[in-house]
Amino acid sequence: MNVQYTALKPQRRGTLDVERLRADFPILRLHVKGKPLVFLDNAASSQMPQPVIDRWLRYQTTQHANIHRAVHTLSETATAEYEAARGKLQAFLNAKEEREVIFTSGTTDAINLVAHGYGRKFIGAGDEIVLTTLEHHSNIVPWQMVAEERGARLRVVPVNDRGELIVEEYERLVGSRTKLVALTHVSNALGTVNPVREMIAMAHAKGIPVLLDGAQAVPHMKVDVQDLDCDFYAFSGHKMFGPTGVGVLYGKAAWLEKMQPFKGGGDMILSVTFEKTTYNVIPHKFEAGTPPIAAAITLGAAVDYLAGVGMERIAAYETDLLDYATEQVNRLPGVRIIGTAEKKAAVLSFTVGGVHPHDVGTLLNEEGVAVRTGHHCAQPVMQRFKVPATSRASFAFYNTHEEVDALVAGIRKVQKVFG
Ligand code: C6P
Repeated sequence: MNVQYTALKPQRRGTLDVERLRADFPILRLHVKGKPLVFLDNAASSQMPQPVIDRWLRYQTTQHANIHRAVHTLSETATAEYEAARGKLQAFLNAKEEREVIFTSGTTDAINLVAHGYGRKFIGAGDEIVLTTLEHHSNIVPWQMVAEERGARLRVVPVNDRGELIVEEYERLVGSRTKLVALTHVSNALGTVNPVREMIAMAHAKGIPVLLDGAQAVPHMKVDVQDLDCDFYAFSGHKMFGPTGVGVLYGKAAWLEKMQPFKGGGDMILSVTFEKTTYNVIPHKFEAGTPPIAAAITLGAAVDYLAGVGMERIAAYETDLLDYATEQVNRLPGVRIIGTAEKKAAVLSFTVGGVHPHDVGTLLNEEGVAVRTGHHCAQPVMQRFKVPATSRASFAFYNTHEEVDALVAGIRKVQKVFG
């Protein structure tokens, strides 16, 4: 395809050898509806590179056994590999200690762990939990459940017309009744990158812990939990080039020690009698039953892969790509971009005048372009912008400027069909 990068400053391109990296992702070679696949649904789930797929295969073919339970060689190998993956995640996040990394089944599971382990223990009648308009349902519903059960109240930080949190309102909402702030690092529906470092400092000044939903941040930027000073950080493996079925909850050891376990069962105990159970130490206290061993080890490989590419380089490349996409889509008459924050990551949500997003998605699919359409599990965001749904292109470092052009050409076709 012959493409002109009119919007790009040449020196900022070429931070990544994208063509070489794309070769690592077998699925990107697919054709859909007879056209080369243009996969722009990475916020929902991203693709796995061959070395990560190979890691799963190697585990399953040569290392698989249950962990923490036996002295035979395979079990010891699997245990060592699983715990090594925890160490990789610790380094990825720059967590102080390995025991601060808990493997969960995903972001939703991680947030529910905190809702149960912290919320049900420390939140009581009349207390408040501060959330934001930008939250995914998985960072709303668990808190609603806790609030209902405990007689607490949710307070919601509003956003401006660009989709940026109104920090002055946040400062006003965080008060003596607040027991937790739970907010997303990056909005899945709009792409807004929230000023989380400052917001955490404000909460801490009042002695309030902060949970960050990092599902849409970890694939796109360097996350350093010590630098952020967050108390909890939750994310999913399948959005960061790893497998489904695994995620991580980072928690400061001091909090994890005080929290009650989420699930009861094997491996989370030191001793059990019918009279009394003594819980295991962290992180095991929060990993009841057989964990997602293969998935966790494979996630460790995804972290290695990302480290090889370099998070700073990924962030720089994707900023460029998003700028280019924004500029190109902005040129289309009748197309409205929802979410125009100053700081955004990897997400372009839009509506095409007079066309239902579902039809936009269906027609784009005819062109081989995969986007997500709907409310993106963020209905309060849709309500704020007075749209029932949007079409959302979400990028990864393996997406190209040519693919953005294919998206734009696809939207033009949609407009022609409905014009
Ligand atoms: N967002 C999207 O298309 P799970 O399903 O547990 O892996 O992740 C839930 C979740 C939590 N927080 C944020 C910010 C998210 O974006 C997601 C998942 C996907 O936007 C699927 S709804």
